[in-house]
Amino acid sequence: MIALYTLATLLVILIWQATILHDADGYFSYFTELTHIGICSYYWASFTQTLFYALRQRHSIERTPEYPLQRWPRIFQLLHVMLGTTIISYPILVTIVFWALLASPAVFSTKFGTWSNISIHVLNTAWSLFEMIGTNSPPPRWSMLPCMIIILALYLALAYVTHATQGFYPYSFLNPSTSHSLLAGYIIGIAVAACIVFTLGKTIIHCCRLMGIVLRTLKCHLLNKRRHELNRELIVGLTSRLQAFNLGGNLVYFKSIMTPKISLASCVLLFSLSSFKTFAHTIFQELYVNGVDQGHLNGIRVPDYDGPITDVTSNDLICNGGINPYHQPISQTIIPVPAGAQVTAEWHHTLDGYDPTDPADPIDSSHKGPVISYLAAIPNATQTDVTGLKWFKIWEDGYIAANQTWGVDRLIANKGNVTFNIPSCIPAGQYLLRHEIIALHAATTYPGAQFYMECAQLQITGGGSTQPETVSFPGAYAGTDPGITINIYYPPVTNYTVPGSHYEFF
Ligand SMILES: [Cu+2]
Repeated sequence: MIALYTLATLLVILIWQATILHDADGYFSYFTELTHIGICSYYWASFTQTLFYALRQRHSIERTPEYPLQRWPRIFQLLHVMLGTTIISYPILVTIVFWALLASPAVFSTKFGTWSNISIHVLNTAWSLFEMIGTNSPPPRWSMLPCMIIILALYLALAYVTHATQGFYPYSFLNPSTSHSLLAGYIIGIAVAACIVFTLGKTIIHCCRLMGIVLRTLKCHLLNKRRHELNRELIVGLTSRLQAFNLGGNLVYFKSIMTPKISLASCVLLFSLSSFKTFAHTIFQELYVNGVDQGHLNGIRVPDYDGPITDVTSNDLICNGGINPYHQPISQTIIPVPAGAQVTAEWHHTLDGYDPTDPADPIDSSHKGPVISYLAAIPNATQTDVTGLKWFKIWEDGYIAANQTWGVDRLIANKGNVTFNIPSCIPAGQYLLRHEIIALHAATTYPGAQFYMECAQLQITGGGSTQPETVSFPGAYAGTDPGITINIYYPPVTNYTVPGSHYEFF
């Protein structure tokens, strides 16, 4: 768009001067027009580069193909960088000098004059600012500053050549006979202004990039932290709808620039939307033995906060309670359970229990994943220290490929209730029942999977003498386990391996 507009302006002014004013030669003597040609060619170059880039991206499997420029000789690359630097410094300089030294009421005396002056003496600064703020061009190096001054000096020489060959000064203040001692002041002043504009431009680009990095980091942070709160389809829908505004040729260029900003905008939007609802986590908080309710929060070490553990190497993975401190006082109840009994574990969104008005109770339906139960013998089921215990899996509900449902889907269908059996052959004694949900909605990378678990304090009676194989917590899980780092959205899951040991009882 900018490329088209600047080219049109350039041609119209040139043709106007040639046909109406019969002064086409003079066109190339004005610094304004020269910088205008610079802007025009720079944006055309960028447009072509981007077009090639986009075409290559479409036709190749590489995600970041080359710009044609990257294969050109170094001298062209250097020239492109120099041109880019003039784009961010000269137009602003031109605008300042023009309006400060040269502009007269005559500027707006004709329609043509008004339009051409706005096009080349105001909009040029806008294009320049766009190059600084709207694109991801790197900031110019300091070594470019002398080049900029040299080019200005060359232009000064050209101005006097113009005087010698065409008999006029492009800018009246360059005439030594009228400006006298002020001339040196003007020239030095312009050089200083050039340095300031260059430094400002460099600073602006630096700040923009820094801000971009900060925003991107923030976005990643938000995405990781709140991914389960964000409705993925909403992101995709919003992004594509916003991108639909980016129609048309030159906007191929814009698209690559704007897409990160658009997704950022939708993230911010979604984040503000999602902050209206509370976290959609969950807590195992009540146990039934052979259908008999053992009481709310009774005999279970429950935290007040319903958030997950995500570090598989943390001791918090054993029975929670570290980063999510236990609700006080911790229950001292030890629940008697006959070996072989059927038990039901009940989960709810918060410690308040069942809430039919809460769509995220017992757990938000996005939190797909397996539900698992482990037992570990322990000298005293109420003892504080839970490290070093030997755990064995007694039950699991992973993924059923036939109807694409997860253990969590069945847990939700059963209003937070999960029923399984205590093995009948294990030795009598005190045990901890570690009952767990692994939510995989954000598990594409580790850490990402969310581990929700609480431990119930049991006195198992009866039983036998079977000593099952055991695992340790932490230790049973690794971030590389296929059941822990997994994309559950695409490709569709066909076969899911529940992490941890095999279980021998079912
Ligand atoms: Cu959650």
